[in-house]
Amino acid sequence: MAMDRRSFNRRLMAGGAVAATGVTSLSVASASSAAPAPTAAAAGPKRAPAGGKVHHLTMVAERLGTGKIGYGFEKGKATVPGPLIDIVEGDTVHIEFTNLTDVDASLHVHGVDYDIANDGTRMNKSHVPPGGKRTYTWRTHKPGKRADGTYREGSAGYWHYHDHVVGTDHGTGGIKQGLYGGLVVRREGDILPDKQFTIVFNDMQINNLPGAESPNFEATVGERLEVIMITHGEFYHTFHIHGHRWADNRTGLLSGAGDTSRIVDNKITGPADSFGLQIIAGEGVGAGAWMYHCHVQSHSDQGMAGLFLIAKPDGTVPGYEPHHPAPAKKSAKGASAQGGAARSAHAGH
Ligand SMILES: [Cu+2]
Repeated sequence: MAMDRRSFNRRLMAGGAVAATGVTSLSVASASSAAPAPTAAAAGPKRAPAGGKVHHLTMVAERLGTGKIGYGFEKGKATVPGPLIDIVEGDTVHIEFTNLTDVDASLHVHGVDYDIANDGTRMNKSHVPPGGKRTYTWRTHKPGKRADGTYREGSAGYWHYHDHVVGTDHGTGGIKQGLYGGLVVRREGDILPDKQFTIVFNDMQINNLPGAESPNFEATVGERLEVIMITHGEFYHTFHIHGHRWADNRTGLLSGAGDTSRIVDNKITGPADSFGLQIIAGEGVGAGAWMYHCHVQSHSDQGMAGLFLIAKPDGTVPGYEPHHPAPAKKSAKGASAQGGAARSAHAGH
């Protein structure tokens, strides 16, 4: 609870008390956040339940000052990125969206099923005027066979949503100002993480934060971390993590010895791309301030870099000395795993 880093996503069990104060994400993964990974290891990882649930969410878009606009599950709680939505194939999400800004805004999603009335674009009149309200419905499906016998993919994947009307008919102004967020669709049985972090390379910033304030993320050795990585804006980037690597496939994990997915620690990513990965914090390498950054050299030099502050069980991060004096509440730099589920994004800023 001493942790106060920005950009952690609060999590809440799907179907739980979504109206609770300060909720900034909907997640099937939260059940696992009650117990740190090391103690849970013996029982094996938590896995995604069967899909088929119907979720009713509320979402707002509101100005955050300093040229930012964010999405939030309730008024006054908007963040950049917006809240993470984490569901299972077969689920349906109804999102009652209220536009609290002074310009037209919308909610447009990638990867899942929506009809044209839920497109979130001006050409389909599915945007929302200032002060207006509209319910968007997103549906998902399991993999299966088409009538002609060919295989149809399921909805599972690391996806995202964003505005499509602020500034231009493509939402260029909305995305630029922070109207975006992550969407995870799991397949039943997928391994659930202990902590989730949404990292968005947007133009030359990470999560719309200036380089000197690029987000750091805290964890404890042994925790299963999930990164939802999204790119927006004008540039191509590469996403690199020090000391850890992942499988370049749907889940970011190998499914077994026969899974020949390529293992990477660096991946090129362009505007509107999204992918996810899971790593075990400090696996084989231990605690430390492990960097993540764009590996386009001029981009990292301009500040597109942050840290995974992976603490030992005693809470210390070996060798880590913050470049900038930490805020008072930052003093305990390695809170327990539970801390990850209980902080608000952008706390302390
Ligand atoms: Cu870059």
